[in-house]
Amino acid sequence: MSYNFREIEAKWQQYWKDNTTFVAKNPPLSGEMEGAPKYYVLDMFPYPSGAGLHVGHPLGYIASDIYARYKRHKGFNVLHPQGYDSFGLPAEQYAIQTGQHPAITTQQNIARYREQLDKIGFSFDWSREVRTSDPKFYKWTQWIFIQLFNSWYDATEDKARSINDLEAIFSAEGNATINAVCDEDVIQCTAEEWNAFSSKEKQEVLLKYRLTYLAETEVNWCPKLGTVLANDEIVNGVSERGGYPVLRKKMTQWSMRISAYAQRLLDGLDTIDWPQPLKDSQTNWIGRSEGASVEFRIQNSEFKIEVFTTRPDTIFGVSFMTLAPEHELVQKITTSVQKAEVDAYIEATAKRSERERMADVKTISGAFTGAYAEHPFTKEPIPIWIGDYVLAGYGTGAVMAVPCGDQRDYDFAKHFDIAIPNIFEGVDISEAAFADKEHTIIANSDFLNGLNYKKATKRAIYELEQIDQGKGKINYRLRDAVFSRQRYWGEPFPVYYVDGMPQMIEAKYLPIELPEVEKYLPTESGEPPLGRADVWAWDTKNNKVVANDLIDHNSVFPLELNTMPGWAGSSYYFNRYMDPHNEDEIFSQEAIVYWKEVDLYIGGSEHATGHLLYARFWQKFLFDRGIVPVEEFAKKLINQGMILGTSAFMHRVFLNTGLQTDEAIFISADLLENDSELKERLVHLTQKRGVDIDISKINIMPLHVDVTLINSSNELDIEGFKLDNKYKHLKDADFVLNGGKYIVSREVEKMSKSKYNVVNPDDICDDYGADTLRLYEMFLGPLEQAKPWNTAGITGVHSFLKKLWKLYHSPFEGGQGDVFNVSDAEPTKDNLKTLHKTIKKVEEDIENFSFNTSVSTFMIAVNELTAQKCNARAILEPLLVLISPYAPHIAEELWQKLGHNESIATAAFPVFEAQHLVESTKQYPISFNGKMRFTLELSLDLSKEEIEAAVMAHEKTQQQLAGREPKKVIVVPGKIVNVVG
Ligand code: ANZ
Repeated sequence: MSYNFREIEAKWQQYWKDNTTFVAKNPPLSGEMEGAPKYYVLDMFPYPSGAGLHVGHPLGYIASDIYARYKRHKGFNVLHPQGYDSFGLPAEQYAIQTGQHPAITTQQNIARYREQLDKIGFSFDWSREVRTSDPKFYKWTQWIFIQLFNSWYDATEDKARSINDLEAIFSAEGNATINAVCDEDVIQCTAEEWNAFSSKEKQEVLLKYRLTYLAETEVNWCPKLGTVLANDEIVNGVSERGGYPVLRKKMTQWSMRISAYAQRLLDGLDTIDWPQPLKDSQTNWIGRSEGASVEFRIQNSEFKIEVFTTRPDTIFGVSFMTLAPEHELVQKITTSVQKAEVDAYIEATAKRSERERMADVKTISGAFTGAYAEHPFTKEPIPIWIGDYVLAGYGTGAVMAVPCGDQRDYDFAKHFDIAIPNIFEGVDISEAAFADKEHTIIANSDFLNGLNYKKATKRAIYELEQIDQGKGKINYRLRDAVFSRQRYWGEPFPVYYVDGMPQMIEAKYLPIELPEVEKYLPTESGEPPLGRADVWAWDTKNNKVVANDLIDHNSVFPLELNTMPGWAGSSYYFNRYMDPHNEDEIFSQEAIVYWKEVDLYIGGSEHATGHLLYARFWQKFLFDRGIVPVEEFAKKLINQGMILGTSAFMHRVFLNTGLQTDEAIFISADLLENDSELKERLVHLTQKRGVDIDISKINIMPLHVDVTLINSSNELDIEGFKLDNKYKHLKDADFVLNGGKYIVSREVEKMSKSKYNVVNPDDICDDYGADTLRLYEMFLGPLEQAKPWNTAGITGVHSFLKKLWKLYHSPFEGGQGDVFNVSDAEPTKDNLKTLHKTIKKVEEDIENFSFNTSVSTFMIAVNELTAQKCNARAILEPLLVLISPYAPHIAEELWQKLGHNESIATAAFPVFEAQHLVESTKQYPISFNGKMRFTLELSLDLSKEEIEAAVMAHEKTQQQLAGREPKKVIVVPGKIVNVVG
């Protein structure tokens, strides 16, 4: 029987399914699994898009699957689940266009994904599948939201606590003693005052402390998508999806107080084994800055401006102040003379997004408010300007401008002709600002004169504290995360409103399921899509969702119209896999204590400051509230590199003639290199049509063409092209061929449907099998690196599997097919050596996630064993276990042929034995009077005397000596023999 991968792969995929081979057991474990250590391998679950998977998607999944399978061989109880991140914008946009319910599209896409994934032979435990859009799952997303609402952050204990504790403190001692991370505008109240508050007043105060809260925030509003976007959903000032403009707008939104966790999110990075670039981007995103907050009084006014500065040492260099145009004081302090100018400026800047403002360092713009602040020490007046280089959302939205120290301040001062005092000793600032921390000595600065940066900073903070106008401060760039989306296809909030105040629905009535709407667009009045639902009110007597016309604001109240963002479900799904069908709890205590955390997480680096930051935040919160036992959810993380596509381009010629533009001419790419040839062919072509062309004016444009129409010699299948629906508008095109062929040019780019360079894993599985696909994806190169896909290389890997198959078979007499042929013969030393060096290398490779090198090791091993004509079971059995994580189907099949009735999945990983690699003989160079004459293989166990005897007895020695007696024989065991005579 030859290697029939189609039959074998279908057979084993069915076997694994029927035998629930990869279903992970929660404790108590029994039988063979009793006492087995746990190991949790997780992939970032996919968003099931309409396009299906291309070969780039499974790269990480194959790597994690190899690791999961390896860990099973090593005796671990492995959890390797998979599911779908199935809420999201594409399904919703499709619904808007077609009217089809996003649940249906999502269901179809999931079915297709599953079919594709199944073909690759992953060892997923599908019994634990979760879908974020499934009410059974999002019940727990809503539940966590309620926990966040019912919590506040105690800055003294540095953890989240129950809001009940806070209420108890308020009613016993008021809020003066509370050290919480909360809104800035909380009012102070005594216990008496608190206790006298109405219920609504109490709710208003508490909302300012809750870890999820409603606040009017400035958001990124995308009118085209009709929704708010998170910062990481905006790229270059436009929406990541669709590339639409994004504006700043004030809206009442749910927010998550992630800022309370800024320091812990930084500190935690030291405790996890994640890639450094990923840690760096989280660190930058959190953006910790040490400095001071300084208060500037405003002349002739009760108001004060608070600034955050990283350079309190430069305080004597302040020559003006700049407020963000949105700063709340702007309206209050602008003089009537300056008002028109200031208003006009504010209107102009509102159109620019925060990103744009940050990115643009060239345009200098601003307006003078007419007001003056007072320098805390010199009491000199300082003009107050507004300028959009100051961001409203960072620090306090105001800066003390030091033009000699900060480049933007310097440029601003130059532009508006503001004084630029120099406070650095011996530094020339005539061309640009200067603020080198390491080398500057402060001058012109009263008590700071002669001090270096460090000392001046300390002293400045001390002096500011003395006059009660400042203190040391650590500032984080990380903002609280907006949690409301004006979308349909997301988790509904378990929230209804009484007298404008949000109320949580009791956990026992969850999930609150998405209502039906007749259209998925915002309402005409600008409400989110849920504003279209007729049955979307909460009946507090019957505890259920009822029709809106029953709303009486007495016992029936309106429900929240926003939905949760894409990152809600993915922030804790890894915990839910531990006990996914539990209907009473998010997971049982036994399950979470046993599985505890993800041991290995594999996924894309694009999630660095989105999913991976939010998930760490929720985990820390759940930890604080005693719901999970560890503060970090994933011990180790690997970012797989992208697989790039090799795009193909046709070249379309545009002539300068009266030819109509829809008349297409394509020229073979190999003709492009040769100018004269090209000209000749084109002239010929156009003459044929009876037109003249000016060859210097032709224009050649590349056009992506589907790679499935290209063969391995880069030749286009012209007939196929003409039949392809995508290109039907080009079916009458003229092709300028070279040697009868139309050649395309190739370029490596991101693999993407829009570039027609995607390779479908299904096709590879059909043509070569999943085992070949798995091996080949690993063989492409190091897991973390980006690498181009090249289908041509796949045959090498495929022939390796055929060779492997042959190793276990011998040909029939007549050369017709193969018979299984493995013997119980004793393995030779060479056999053992090959096996054990393979065990050693493969084990080291897997432990180091170096999967590409394992594949070449297998190739070497199979070549060696083939050359050794090895068919010893003692070698070929362990070899299969080594290969089975990579190519599980062929391994199962041969394993069964070896007589095993059980799957190879949990067979013990072979143990490396060093003695087989130790050389037992040595090729001794035998010299006569220092000249090497021949070599002699001798056992390394021989003594000096035995070696000498063996050398002397050899016929070549006798020839050399020709009867003479040697004077002496020098023997260095393991090295040389020298006969002196
Ligand atoms: C005076 C000064 C002197 C500053 C000097 C810098 C250099 P990082 O490190 O990013 O935290 N700043 C503060 N709030 C700002 C805002 N909302 N928009 C734009 N700039 C703002 O930067 C902190 C520094 O950036 C602060 O220190 C402040 O300028 C400016 F030689 O204050 B500095």
